[in-house]
Amino acid sequence: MEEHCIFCKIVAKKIPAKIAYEDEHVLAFHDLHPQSPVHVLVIPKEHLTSLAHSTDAHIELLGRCLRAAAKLAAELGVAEKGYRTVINTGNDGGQSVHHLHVHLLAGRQHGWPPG
Ligand code: DGP
Repeated sequence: MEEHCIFCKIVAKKIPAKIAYEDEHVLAFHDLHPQSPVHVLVIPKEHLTSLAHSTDAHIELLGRCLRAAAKLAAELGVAEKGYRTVINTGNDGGQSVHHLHVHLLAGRQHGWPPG
């Protein structure tokens, strides 16, 4: 737990979020500022600043986040039509919250290349 990390505070239930999925290692909650009809953030409960900060010790945890996103997409009924998963990393990647998160975006057609 990083004291000033907003997502660690959500994990600790110190600030509220609309939880979509939770297990021992992973938490998913609806984005405060949704960019698509479905916009959920999947995060490791353990603080990990970004993908760039990951090591081989995080391989299983990263897999858990992606599997949770896939399971959630199925549960939310968007798997068949498809969805976008995004991990913004660092300044050029557009990362604004420095606790690794997978965006799960669905419910509309997503363009390519992304902005
Ligand atoms: P990124 O730009 O990739 O770091 O995405 C951060 C996302 O986090 C952004 O889409 C808005 C969302 N967000 C920021 N603060 C909060 C919060 O307190 N609660 C929730 N549910 N989402 C948040």
